[in-house]
Amino acid sequence: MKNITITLAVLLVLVSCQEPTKKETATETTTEDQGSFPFVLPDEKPNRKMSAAMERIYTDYESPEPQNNELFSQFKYTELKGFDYNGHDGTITRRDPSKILLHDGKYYVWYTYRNTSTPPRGADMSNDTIPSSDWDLSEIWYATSKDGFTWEEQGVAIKRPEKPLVGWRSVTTTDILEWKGKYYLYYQGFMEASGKRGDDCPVAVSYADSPEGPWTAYNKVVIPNGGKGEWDQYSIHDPYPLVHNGKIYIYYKSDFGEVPDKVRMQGLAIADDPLGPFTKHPLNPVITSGHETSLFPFRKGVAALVYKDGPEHNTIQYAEDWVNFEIASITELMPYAAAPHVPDAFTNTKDGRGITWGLAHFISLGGKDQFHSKLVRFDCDLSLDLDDPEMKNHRVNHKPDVYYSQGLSSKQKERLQSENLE
Ligand code: AAL
Repeated sequence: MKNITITLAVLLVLVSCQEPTKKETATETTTEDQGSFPFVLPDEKPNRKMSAAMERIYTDYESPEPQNNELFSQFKYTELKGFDYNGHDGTITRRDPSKILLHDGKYYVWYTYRNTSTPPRGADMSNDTIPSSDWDLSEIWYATSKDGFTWEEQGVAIKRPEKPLVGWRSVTTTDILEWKGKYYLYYQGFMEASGKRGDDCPVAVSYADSPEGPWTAYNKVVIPNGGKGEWDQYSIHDPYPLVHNGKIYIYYKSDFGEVPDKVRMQGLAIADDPLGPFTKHPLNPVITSGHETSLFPFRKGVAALVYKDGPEHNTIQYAEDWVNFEIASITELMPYAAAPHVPDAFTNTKDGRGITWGLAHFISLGGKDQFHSKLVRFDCDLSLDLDDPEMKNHRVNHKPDVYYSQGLSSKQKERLQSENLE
């Protein structure tokens, strides 16, 4: 027994003194002998030990340089013609546009339209005629265009129904689905003035045989709020339908948690029929950031414009399985409530081609007392069928007054004064 122990001990000593394994040697030798990183950035991932940041631009993004990344783009904006805002006194708002639908040679867009005697006055001051918020006491209106720049307002598509039907207080933030030759408008159906408790609402739907209407309200909630204590128990916002795997995929936002730690994330609900039932995905929330998040089929998967809120805002994200999103690029000056023209939104494609333009909105116009929003056009190159180098610049140079407009608050100035040497 004693001899075996001694033999084992000797073997252990020999093994521990062995030369390091090939891999360890390679790593140490590679680090020492690999030389410095080359002057010209390799297109493909070089065979060398790299920092996490260098690894990432080859593993996480389509290309190590934004200009060669099909899911990177800048965004350019153009004022629209054809919409009147009452001199921007806050009594008229147009916001939260739908995807752009091309039908019989015309573009169609639907949007939240508010036309009230006063601008929004907050929940406490609101009543049957005074709106609590910019999207309170609203209807769904629509407009058409031949070029996407000049629009002709056609009027109301979805009116507020009679109380107590879903949406009697306000119908807002709509989006369009074309399915088997019929048209469906999904929208937020408010049952009380936004702001009374929060921005609480479920999603309702109306349908028509033509984009021109007439629209028939389904008068039932199709995407209900979550149960008590669930992340989406209060709000189901920004319904955004696409067709995938022969089903209707509706992505939506919920805002949850208590102020000031409110969180906004995106969920997914799937149905075989436009009128439901919709099943919420068990992995919800599926996107951790964003607000009125727009998506479009891209190659086999789906891409998302994730802006405004959350830890991953100002990113364009991609999910090959339409559920598990990764950051595809980082960008800036993203369109608010982007409503792209998505030619293959409803074609059940496995080869999504991407987007080049759409509408969006500017909010908070007119300040606190004349608060309203307006529609705007954006252009970009997130398309496999366009190559516009000007959309792939990765630097937007702002003029000084853009920075000065983000000035210190009086509280911050007081703090700085108190910190200054007396
Ligand atoms: C928008 C959207 C939803 C919210 C409100 C109007 O940005 O997220 O529609 O309810 O704000």
